[in-house]
Amino acid sequence: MEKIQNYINGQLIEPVSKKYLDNYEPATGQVYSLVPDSDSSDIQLAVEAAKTAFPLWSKTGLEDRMMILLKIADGIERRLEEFVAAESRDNGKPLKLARAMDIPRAISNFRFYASAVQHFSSESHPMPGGTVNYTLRQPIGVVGCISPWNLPLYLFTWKIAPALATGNCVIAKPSEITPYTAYLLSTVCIEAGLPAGVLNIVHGLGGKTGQAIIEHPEIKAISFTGGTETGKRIAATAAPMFKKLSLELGGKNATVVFADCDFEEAVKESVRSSFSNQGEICLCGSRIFVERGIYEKFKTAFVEKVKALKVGDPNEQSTDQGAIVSLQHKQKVLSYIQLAKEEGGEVLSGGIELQLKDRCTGGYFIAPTVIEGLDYKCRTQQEEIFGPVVTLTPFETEDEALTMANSVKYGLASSIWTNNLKQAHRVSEKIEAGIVWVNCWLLRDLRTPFGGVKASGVGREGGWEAMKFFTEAKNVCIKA
Ligand code: TXE
Repeated sequence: MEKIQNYINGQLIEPVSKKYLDNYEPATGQVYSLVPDSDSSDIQLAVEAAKTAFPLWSKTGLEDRMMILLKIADGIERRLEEFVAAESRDNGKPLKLARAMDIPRAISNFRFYASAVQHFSSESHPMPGGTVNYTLRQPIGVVGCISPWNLPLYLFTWKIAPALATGNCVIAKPSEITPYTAYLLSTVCIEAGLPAGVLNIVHGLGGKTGQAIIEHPEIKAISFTGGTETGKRIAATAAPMFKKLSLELGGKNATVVFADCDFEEAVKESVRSSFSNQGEICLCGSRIFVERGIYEKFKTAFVEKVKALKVGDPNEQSTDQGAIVSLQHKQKVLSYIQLAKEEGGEVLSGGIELQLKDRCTGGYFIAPTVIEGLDYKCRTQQEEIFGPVVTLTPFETEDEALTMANSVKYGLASSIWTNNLKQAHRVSEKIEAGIVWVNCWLLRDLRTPFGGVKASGVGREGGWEAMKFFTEAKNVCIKA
């Protein structure tokens, strides 16, 4: 069985303990490779390598850093199909989605930050009398990047690229559930000539390897994406150590559909925003609120489209929805469908586990599920499910829509469908979310800030925000 290796000090190596974990393919339920079960001794090796590499890397010219990041991007692109197959096999997502979204976006992350860092500037404030204050932005040193399983390489590189571009050395941990593309990235970094120790990828469990990163006193900043409960734990450990923290956590995003919207577009995009990547994107809309006047029409059209989605082998071109990422996560999603029924919800579509044939007999599949008739305050409408489950709820007024949309503890993203410009501005202002899409979903310019409010996290990623996060601002005041 193939053994994934850690990437420490420029080398692919075994974990110190020589212990490994099983890596499952969710579409088949079979183990297909082994992941290092790393611990604090592997993190220690990685930190030592990163500390040694830092003085040179942080002083490497911007153009040289840019060239290496571009080489990494080119290296992924050259091996595109290998990455696409690995991302789909690890996560269960359709191959065509990994090809259209995940891997191209990982390439863009490196290209974007290779370029962005050339244009990153800082402020200067002249005082009367000729004294000048200027802001010196310096890399932090050794930083930690921890990413989840839903968009494995996409989110991993979204953190690593700005950290490296700004001159930091990185200790990165992908999710233990989806480690393979991070492993492939290690091999690309070696091919691209990234100096040893600049990036170290250490695999393993969250509570062990991840926790060792959080606790390490010489890792000065943590960029994390994952569940809200994990985020709380990380903050509890890292905050008293005064580490810089960026936490991108869960969501329970609202889609608000007003009667005057472009109906066909709203239905089509709401299906996409609910079920893309099996509903396992933190930006997926999982609560759809529809203005009463078009509720029945919307419901009929929406359910018809959802029933037409094909759940199947991720490798097949015709598959719209692949496998749920793990057995444990499948049980969690199914338990919420059961809860929805107990809370009085009516299942309009799906609501069941699917048994596929042949290669996928042992895989984890759930039919795309639409539920109506639930009070907006019930658990199904309040808690993050993070799977192919969406609720439909009618509303009478804009105020009522906002009350329901804002009733959850989360505040990551939202979509609003309306042709009324004033309403679009008003609702965008009042909705409690870090991202508001009006008449679209998942469109994003990489220069914009990304992140949530409330229990969806603290800090912002993207564009300048990420480069500010990965640098310390020092004010230098020179008296004339
Ligand atoms: O994520 P975890 P899990 C939500 C979703 C899901 C729930 C739990 O609702 O059902 O979170 O998922 C690492 N110190 N999201 O348990 O545990 C872990 O190894 C340091 C939303 O799979 O948060 C992995 O690399 N690291 C989310 C990463 O954290 C730790 C995407 C995320 O795993 C750690 C994923 C610790 N103590 C799940 N414990 C989104 N918003 O995109 C775990 N990890």
